[in-house]
Amino acid sequence: MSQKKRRLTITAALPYTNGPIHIGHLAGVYVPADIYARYQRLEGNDVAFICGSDEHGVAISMKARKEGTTPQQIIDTYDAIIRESFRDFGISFDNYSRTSRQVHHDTARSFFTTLYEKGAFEEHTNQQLYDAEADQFLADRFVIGTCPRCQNEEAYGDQCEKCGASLNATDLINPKSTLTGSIPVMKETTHWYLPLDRSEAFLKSWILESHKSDWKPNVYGQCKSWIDDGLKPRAVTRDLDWGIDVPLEEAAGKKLYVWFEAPIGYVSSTIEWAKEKGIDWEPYWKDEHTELVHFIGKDNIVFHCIIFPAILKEHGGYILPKNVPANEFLNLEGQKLSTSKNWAVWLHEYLEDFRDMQDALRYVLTINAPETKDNDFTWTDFQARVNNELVAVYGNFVNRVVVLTQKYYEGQVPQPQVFSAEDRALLEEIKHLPSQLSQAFEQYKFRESAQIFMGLARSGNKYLADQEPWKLIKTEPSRVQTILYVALQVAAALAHLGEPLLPHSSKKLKEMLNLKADTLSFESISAANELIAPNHQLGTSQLLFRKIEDAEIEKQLEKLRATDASSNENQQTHPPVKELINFDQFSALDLRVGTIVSAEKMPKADKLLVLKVDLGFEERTIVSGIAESFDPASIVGQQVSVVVNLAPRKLRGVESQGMILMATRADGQLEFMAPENQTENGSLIS
Ligand code: B3M
Ligand code: ZN
Repeated sequence: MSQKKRRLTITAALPYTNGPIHIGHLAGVYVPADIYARYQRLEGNDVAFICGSDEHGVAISMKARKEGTTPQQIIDTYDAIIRESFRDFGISFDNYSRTSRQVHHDTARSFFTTLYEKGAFEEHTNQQLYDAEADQFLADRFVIGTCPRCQNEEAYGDQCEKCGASLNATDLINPKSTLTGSIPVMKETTHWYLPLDRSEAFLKSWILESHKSDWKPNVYGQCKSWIDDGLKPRAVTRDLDWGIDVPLEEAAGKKLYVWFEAPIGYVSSTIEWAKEKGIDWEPYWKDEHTELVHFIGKDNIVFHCIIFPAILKEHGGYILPKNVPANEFLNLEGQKLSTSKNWAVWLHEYLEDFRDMQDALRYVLTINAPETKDNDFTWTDFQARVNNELVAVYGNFVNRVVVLTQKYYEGQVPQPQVFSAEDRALLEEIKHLPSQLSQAFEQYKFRESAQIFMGLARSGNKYLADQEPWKLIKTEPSRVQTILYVALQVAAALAHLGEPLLPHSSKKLKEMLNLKADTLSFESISAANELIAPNHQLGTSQLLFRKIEDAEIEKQLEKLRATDASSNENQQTHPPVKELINFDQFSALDLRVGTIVSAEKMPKADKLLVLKVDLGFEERTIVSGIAESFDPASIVGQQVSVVVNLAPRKLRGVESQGMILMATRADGQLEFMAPENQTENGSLIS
């Protein structure tokens, strides 16, 4: 394959069709995946951007039971809402399928049969949790209980969403049926298990050795902790009435476990897409040069990094993911997003309330993306970012450039005269931008890419304000020609480079500049001496973004308050402010930035973790009461704020040499007080 032409299969997690898409899904998965896919296409690479609805699983059956309808009606309703909202928002999938389609049933069943015939499964007949009242075996979300790993009391039968552990229902402590609330009894049944323990050596080598440096610390850390904990056999069949039939005589009535077949949905969606295009699907999943990248949220790491690769490996002939850049979670106004509690900003509702403002949401969800830690979306921050950055900087700059060119030169790009140092500096900045953006995109650093992009808009805006062409037009008309020529180069660069991040405004800006709709690769932008030539006739100016009014934000907050009936209970009763201290007392505190380099549970102490923290000038042992909020493996690499001149003290026999600052959220969850961007260990906090 030529240096330039890469083939990439980019997948985005298949959303369950038990509810609409909300901003947490967008920030965690779909906006980063779409930015990455759009960028790779711009680079002339062969991209298959694949997704589809995930239409089996217990969550859908539960929704149907709750609403007194059928799973088919549930999935038809939400598949339509999800599909339409992705399209209207501009997520540029090459194919969006759905796992209820025959092509997926056939593909998933054929995967199972191949593995079965290879002897990849173990058949076990044993006692499973059973709800006698509901006459239903209890697995996945049919059962809730305490996670044996992190003590989370709301762990499901297949997974603990808090620490990410993948579980068998019988692992749960104090299990309870979510159907009737009753305590399950045990009943014998037969299932087929994928013996993950057999894949341990392969996973250790493939992940812990080959991906130690290129997978994100949060992803690598979770995988390492599962592998270190010891991988156990996982049932890949279920006693359910909704799902894909197991292709085995002796398994009549049983269905494939949703997490066995859903990732295979990426393959079946590719097959469907390739068939429509009249091309071969196999290179996208079987050619070793193809780059497979899975975009997911952190609660799906175990399925995409451990279980699905083990299935692909056992099956044989498939490539494995090059990267799985999972994001952390987005919260909303300080609380966890919740479909069941309707505590969410739904995409289809946003598109109604903020018509034609897709890019405003894309920008805010990208610049605040939970890439390395959970982050919070607030409507006031959304308004501030839109009004102060998109409107006041980016939109204002391009509008002034086009209006002034129309006013002074009838919309024709002027011929530049003598370039000043400032002119050259700005033209030089344009040249470096594509490679800076490319590097950020290739490293899945989309927050950084948005900051880089906005940086150029800021430079353009400042340049115009400093040069004040409107004051020079009478006295130095030739100078104004150069100024507007340079400013138009910046505007053209923003139009082209903005396509992956802000595709709608990029299209609008190309119309304003009358640039052909076709896209320039980042490489050609770097190489170009000019992006818009003298005498080129511009189009008409239009507003790229409109201001968001306070009333619009108040309406959204009101909507949230109305849906969160329990908001009063949840309202954080703030602890009383402590007695006044003077500045000297405060400045006696020595606060530094540090990074957690190892984390272990304190034996026989539910709340304590023993941390090793790198402070730059030394490494400290610190005992911290955060065990109930964090899984040790998931916080390795986390930056923290540390009180380093606190007298050491012994806790359960371990000397703690400092204190880590934490904030306590309304829901009791703890949050690290960490610098927004990576900061040198030992840096002073004042
Ligand atoms: N349906 C999304 C979730 O866990 C799940 C992803 C499947 S990707 C194959 O919310
Ligand atoms: Zn857990």
